[in-house]
Amino acid sequence: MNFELFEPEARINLLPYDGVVEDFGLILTAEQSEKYLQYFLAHLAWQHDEVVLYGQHYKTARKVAWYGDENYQYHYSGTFKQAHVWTPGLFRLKQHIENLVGHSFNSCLANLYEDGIQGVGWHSDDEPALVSKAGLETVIASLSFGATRKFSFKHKHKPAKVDLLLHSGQLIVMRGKTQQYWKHTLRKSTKIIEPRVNLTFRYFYPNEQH
Ligand SMILES: O=C(O)CCC(=O)C(=O)O
Ligand SMILES: [Mn+2]
Repeated sequence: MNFELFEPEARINLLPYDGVVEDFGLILTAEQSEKYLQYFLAHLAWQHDEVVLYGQHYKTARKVAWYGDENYQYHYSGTFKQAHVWTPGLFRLKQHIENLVGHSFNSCLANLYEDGIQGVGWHSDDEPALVSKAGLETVIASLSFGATRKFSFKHKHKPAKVDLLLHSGQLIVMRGKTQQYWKHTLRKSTKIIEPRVNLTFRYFYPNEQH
């Protein structure tokens, strides 16, 4: 696949304070997004995520696949996860996003929601392996494919809330103090029957997990 990619539209900060969520708008055409969606559905190494709560193992409804520069190991939610090395399609998208965002990423957590019944609950992406001990900013770029879904932020200490719709081909970037002060969730909706794939490009610090 050789896609010609769009330049971003103006960036807007969607958060009122304590963090930055930039909306780059659509960075792919509808046709490009659909091709990528089909490629990811067919070719990424999807697996149900596993979490351990109070000693019990649970599998999540959504599927995930983790990619990176190397076969990183990640200790998370009581389990070990191993990254796959980039597929050519993912690597090309990573480079494009790095150019748009002006930040480099060494890994990507891909999420697959088969329909609107699957989502992800309120959380922050603030695990130690995502936070630089040297004080560098945590920057996460999130690119959506397939079904339009509602995504929300809520402040951890104040009543502020921000809702947005994420469309196929849309890029948002969470940066600054966003993970420290805000949680985010992908809302569930029984009305949505189409799949959605989301790619979250991250910078992973293999030696800062504990
Ligand atoms: O699917 C999404 O848009 C968000 C996924 C997410 O928050 C995550 O992978 O940490
Ligand atoms: Mn997240």
